[in-house]
Amino acid sequence: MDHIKQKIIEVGLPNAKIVKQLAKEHGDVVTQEVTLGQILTGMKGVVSLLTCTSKLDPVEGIRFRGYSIPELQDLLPKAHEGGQPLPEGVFYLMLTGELPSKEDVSYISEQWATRARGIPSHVFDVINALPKDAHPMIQFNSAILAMSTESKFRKAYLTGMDKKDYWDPTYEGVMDLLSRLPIIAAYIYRRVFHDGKYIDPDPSLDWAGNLAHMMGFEDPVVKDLMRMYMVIHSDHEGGNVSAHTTHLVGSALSNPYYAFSAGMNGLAGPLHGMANQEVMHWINKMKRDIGVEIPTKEQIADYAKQTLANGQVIPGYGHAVLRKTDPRFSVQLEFAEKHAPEAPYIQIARNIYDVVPDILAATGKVKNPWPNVDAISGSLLTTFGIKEFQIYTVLFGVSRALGVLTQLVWDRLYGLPIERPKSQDLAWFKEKAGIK
Ligand code: HAX
Repeated sequence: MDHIKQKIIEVGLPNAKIVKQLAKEHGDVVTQEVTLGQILTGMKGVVSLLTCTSKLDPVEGIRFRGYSIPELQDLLPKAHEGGQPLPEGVFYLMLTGELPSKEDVSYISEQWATRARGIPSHVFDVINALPKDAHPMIQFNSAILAMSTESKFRKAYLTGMDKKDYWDPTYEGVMDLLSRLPIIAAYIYRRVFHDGKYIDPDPSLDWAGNLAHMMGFEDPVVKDLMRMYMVIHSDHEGGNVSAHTTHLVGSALSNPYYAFSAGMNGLAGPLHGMANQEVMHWINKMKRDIGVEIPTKEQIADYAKQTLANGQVIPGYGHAVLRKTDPRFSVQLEFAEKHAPEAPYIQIARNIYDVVPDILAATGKVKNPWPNVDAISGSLLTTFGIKEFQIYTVLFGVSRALGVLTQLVWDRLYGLPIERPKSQDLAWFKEKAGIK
């Protein structure tokens, strides 16, 4: 057994005992009252999930196992001095609850490089059977489902496994899946945007550096940008659409590929992960409609008001939980300020940030007028040459796999049961509200 699995057992088994004890012996403890408003506005604020990988504070933003993004930038091992942390490190942290050593991240990099070699050829046949202009998320998700023929969880389940061991083949499947996602993403990118001129992985590179390399980018700054992108998008506690969906589908003991694929269908919604593409669509349409390269703040303000008047959302702004500027936005802006402060799309993103929050706040209904992670990620990627914005949600998906699949391993360690909330009809709601 490898040392990561040993660590998971060390930390996980005592915690799994506590979870069982809580459900059995303290099951009648009342935690909160739930209002009709909460049920009818997407269950916001209703604590109904157990997730340990990360925690989201409305004002401060995300913390991964207690560490903020700036702290991770300090504490996680990096590919080079002064660079961005390696996603392998945040994965280790989420999985074990402990900060990794350099050896730990190298071990994960090597594991993933080795496991990545096992992608069966039918996965590429499935991608190739789709029209080239099928959205990259369709191609990505089809490939994920096609890879489920390899599910180690399914194979182990068929042999009649003990419930308490479910986490083990889940972990194995998760490691396989994570190892292969960059190859799949780069394959789709090269197929759709670069005439299928594929680039082999470089075994000397880390997971995210290799993704940039396989997409065709050798600039060290792009590789570092990819590392940062993969770290900051990896997890946002348990209730966001992609995490919650992966958890829900996984609760039926669907294998990790099915569960992750379901999560990716959620990520592909424009109010969730595909907002990164929508932001670029909005900016480019604004540029075309106004007929300028860099709209002024006044032009942006008018355009934003028009968007609202048309009954549309301003993508990249607002959040279901956050009530301040998303630290994932701030860290990307910082990266942009350091490497390309005068780039046109960075100027635009900054100008939008200067005017849009006031406009959203003035509506009186938007609970969070501040930018989220998607407000600048596309501008940053475009600035560094990844201009094909249809690929952005795929990149988000590769990163989000780190968090939601770690959550799945923990769901299985805890032995969480099938999820099945109660629903009611309108008559029940009317009765509760006293409406005749
Ligand atoms: N532009 C215009 N209107 C907005 C808005 C925005 N950016 N954000 C919220 N609103 C509106 C809502 O549509 C809602 O309007 P109605 O009452 O007319 O239905 C009202 O303000 C109240 O909404 P809320 O409570 O503030 O926000 P929700 O929790 O319901 O929704 C969203 C959160 C992120 C979906 C929302 O802010 C939004 O649509 N933002 C734009 C899309 C976006 O950037 N999504 C990415 C979010 C981050 C993420 O998951 N990334 O993956």
